[in-house]
Parts: sequence; structure tokens; C-alpha cells
Amino acid sequence: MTGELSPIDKAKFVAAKQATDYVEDGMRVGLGTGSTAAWLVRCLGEMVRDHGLRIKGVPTSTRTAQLAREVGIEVISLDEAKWLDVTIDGADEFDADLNLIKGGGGALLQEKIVATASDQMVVVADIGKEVETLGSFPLPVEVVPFGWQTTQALIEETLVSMDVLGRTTTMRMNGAAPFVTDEGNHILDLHLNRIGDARQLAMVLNQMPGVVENGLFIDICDAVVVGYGDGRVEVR
Ligand code: ABF
Repeated sequence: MTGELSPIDKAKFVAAKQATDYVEDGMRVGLGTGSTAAWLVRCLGEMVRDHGLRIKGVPTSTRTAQLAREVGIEVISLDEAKWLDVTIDGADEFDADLNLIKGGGGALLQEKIVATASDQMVVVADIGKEVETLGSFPLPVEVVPFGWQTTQALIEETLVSMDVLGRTTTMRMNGAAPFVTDEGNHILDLHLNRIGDARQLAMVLNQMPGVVENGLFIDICDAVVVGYGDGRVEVR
């Protein structure tokens, strides 16, 4: 499955492999989105096929659902699962408090819903995702298509009033057209450089009309399994 991996892919793989320790027979498992989470799905698929692991997977995106089915994992909906034993997902940034920025892959809404419907939420990440302060990765904010430019202007005004360092927001594109999420919404990326008070910003953003969800995961993550290019793994 792994062949000769580049250091970054090796870091992602070893983190994902280690994170399978959180999965036990009979569990309902939230399956994350992104390239690191994809390694986890492949590792779990191998355990299902070769070791008879019995799990039910709840995907956080259509592409994760497709990959899970391809590797032989039984896929069910969150409503069928009702509650999950563990969710394992990637991240774009994590800090010392295990707060996250997620959504670089555009799946942040389902990811946050699934993560908060779980007894445990575990992130798998290469060491490059570790930051002292969240914010150098553009913060994804999911907005409804109706009046999205008005929502964008309102967000920018709010960022000025909150004295956030960076104030540029961009509509995420998919080629020449705006990116569309699994729920038919768009993503605004907030280029903030540094987020002083992530908890407050997350709250303010989600109170704004037109905003569906934001990529700040505050007090949701229970552990981060960190992979290094030389094959080392650490758990934060
Ligand atoms: C997903 O994983 C997203 O929330 C996040 O943006 C992405 C990270 O992708 P990768 O693992 O490919 O770096 O959960």
C-alpha cells in the first residue's frame, strides 16, 4: 500500500497508521476528509479485509464515502449511526491547545457535525500542521450562495471592528466558477495571518446571517497524532 513514500506522505501515513489504535471492533467511526484522512481510510480498509475488523464508517464528504466503499468499509449515514465512538480526521493547523483550523478541503461543515457527534475526535497530521498561533492558514468560512457578496462585505467590516490583523477575504474558486460544497454552499477564505482570540472569532462569525459554519474547531479535538518524515510518531 505504501511503496516508496515521500517524506510528507510518510509522515501522513505513519500518523494515520498509529491512529487506527483508536478503532476497536464494533465501533461506529467518523471518517475524515483530506489526504491524511485518506491514509486512515485505507489502513482501516486493510484491517477490515485482512483482519476481519467490523466497523461502520460515517464519511465527512462524498469523496471519503467513495474511498471507504472502495476499500470495503461499510458506510452508513450519521443519522443511522446516531452517535459515533470516534472520529479521525485531518487538519490544516493545530495549536498547543489542540484547537484547529480545518476546511482546506471544503468539507468543514460535515466534518464539524460528525466530530461533535463523537465520543472522541482524533486528528491525524504531519508535523508541518503544528503552529504556535492559528491563522497563517486562511480560515475557511462556509456561506450560503444567496447574497454571498453582502456576507463577504459584512465579514470584512467585522474583521476591521475586531482589529484582526489580516482583513482580506477571497471567494474559493473551482476553476472559473465558485467552489461548491457538498451542501451546495460556497467557501470564503479569510487571510488573517494570526488569530488572537479564536474562540471569540468563531462565535462572532457563526452569528452572522449568511454564514453556515467556520473552520475553527475549538475544544473539539481530544488528541493529535503527529507524523514525521523520518517515520516517527507522537501523540499530543
Ligand atoms: C480535512 O483535512 C480538512 O479539514 C483539512 O483541510 C484537510 C487537511 O488535508 P490534508 O490531510 O490533505 O493536509 O479534514
